[in-house]
Amino acid sequence: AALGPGAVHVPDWLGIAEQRELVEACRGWARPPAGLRVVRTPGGGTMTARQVGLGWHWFPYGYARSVVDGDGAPVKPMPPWLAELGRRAVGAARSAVAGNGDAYGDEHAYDYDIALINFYDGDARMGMHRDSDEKSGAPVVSLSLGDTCVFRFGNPHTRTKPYTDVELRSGDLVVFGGASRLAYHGVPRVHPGTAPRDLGLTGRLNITLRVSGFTD
Ligand code: MD5
Ligand code: FE
Repeated sequence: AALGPGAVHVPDWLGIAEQRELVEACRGWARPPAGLRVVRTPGGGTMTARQVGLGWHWFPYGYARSVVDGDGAPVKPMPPWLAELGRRAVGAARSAVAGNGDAYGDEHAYDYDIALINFYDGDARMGMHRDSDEKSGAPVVSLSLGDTCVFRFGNPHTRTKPYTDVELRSGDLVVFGGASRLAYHGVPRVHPGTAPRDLGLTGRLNITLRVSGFTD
């Protein structure tokens, strides 16, 4: 279903087997060096979701090839199979919404070279923000695993209303492109204990796939 212009939600896009494989892969990526870390914001706070990057490391506010604000290790590579999953996701979102064909361009052209993986425990949240540190306007692909969350999809102009709250469940896909690429968004809450029993995950994982637009 369309969440907004260029934003498409495809519930239950990933089957349980694919979800399990992604969770297992995330466990590996979370391990040091360049593993899961606490993000420190310039104001002296810390983000409650913990994060690991593949391909590029995000820090407030930019990207680097090593963990400049952590253990200093080189970032783990972006696996080609994950970049391919990103292209498939854009195709699936296009097919899910009739008349949405032009919002995304040709996914075959998108070289997904960043994965940012956020881990949320039951108390974690993400405040309203925009993702504007990438140079490319390619759609962002979001995959949710584990606990259900409330995702707040806003507008490109202000952190405040109007926004739409939608529940994202394990296996759900959202693609943010076109006019939604720079919309404010956040995760005001996670519903603990709502992950599929057979996934073997406590908490919520979100994988976003992005095109950096960087030449290096
Ligand atoms: C999450 N992650 O659920 C979200 C999913 C982040 C982040 O927000 O920055 O790591 S990505 C949602 C997203 C990306 C790009 C644009 C828009 C939403 N949008 O226009 O709403 O952990
Ligand atoms: Fe974001």
